[in-house]
Amino acid sequence: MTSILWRTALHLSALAVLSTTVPAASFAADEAPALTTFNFQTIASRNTSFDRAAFVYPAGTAANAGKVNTDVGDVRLDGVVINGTTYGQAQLQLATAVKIVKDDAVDATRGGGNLTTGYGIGADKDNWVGQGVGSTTPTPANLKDALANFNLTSIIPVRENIGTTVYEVSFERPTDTVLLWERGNSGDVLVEAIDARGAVIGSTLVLDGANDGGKPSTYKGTGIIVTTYVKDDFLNQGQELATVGLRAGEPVNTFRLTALQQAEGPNAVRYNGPDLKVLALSPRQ
Ligand SMILES: [Ca+2]
Ligand SMILES: [Ca+2]
Ligand SMILES: [Ca+2]
Repeated sequence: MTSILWRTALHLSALAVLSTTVPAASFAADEAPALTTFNFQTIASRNTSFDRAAFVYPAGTAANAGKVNTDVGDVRLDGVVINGTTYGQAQLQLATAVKIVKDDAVDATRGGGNLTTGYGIGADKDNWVGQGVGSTTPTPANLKDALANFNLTSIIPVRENIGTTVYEVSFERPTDTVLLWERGNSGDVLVEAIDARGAVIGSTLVLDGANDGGKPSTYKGTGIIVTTYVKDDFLNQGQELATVGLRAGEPVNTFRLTALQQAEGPNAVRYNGPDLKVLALSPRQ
């Protein structure tokens, strides 16, 4: 309760400052105030009775080849802990819509651009929790379905072809807090909070600590390993999920996620494909 009151006071004072300086709607993306980033803990569970014996690491996966991959199947998000407060599924919001703003890369081998949808290897056979579909040419509905479940293996992986990838994730009720899980702590992403008028009211570049000029990762590891199946020749045998939470100065329904990828070279901007699960907190009571 103390922290909510404190944040409310901060929120009001921040608004007071805003109102005496510039109209809130006038921010350009690169002028908007930073979203506040914070770490949180993930509470997750797996189906201990799911038979993983048939899922072995393929040849070429170094020391693991031929061994059973015990990380396959579903990983169900049961809650998060933020500053000592636990938020169960009922206090979390799933995405209700995803809009593709831009995806101009070309993947000549696998089809589509940079956006994909995927789920844990074997997750479609594990009844612990549902998941979206796997696709290299996902529709907005496919992207929404990837996020609109509590399966932390059901994600939107972004490939690393040259181009710009922008999508917007919307929630039914306004929220000031969005939660990201990234597979591998590998992939930067620009996160922008978008208000009802379409204005950017907060913006933060989340970093993975690689090719970031010595800046540290914004993410924090969870110890949870997830696999990904997109299609039969496009799988990931397992990487640790990393997390970061972002808080806006006021509640919004929509967060815009951007990944840039320029050709390699001096000073090239390369976010290296953030592979994300995106949820939000429910509105404050
Ligand atoms: Ca499942
Ligand atoms: Ca990644
Ligand atoms: Ca980076």
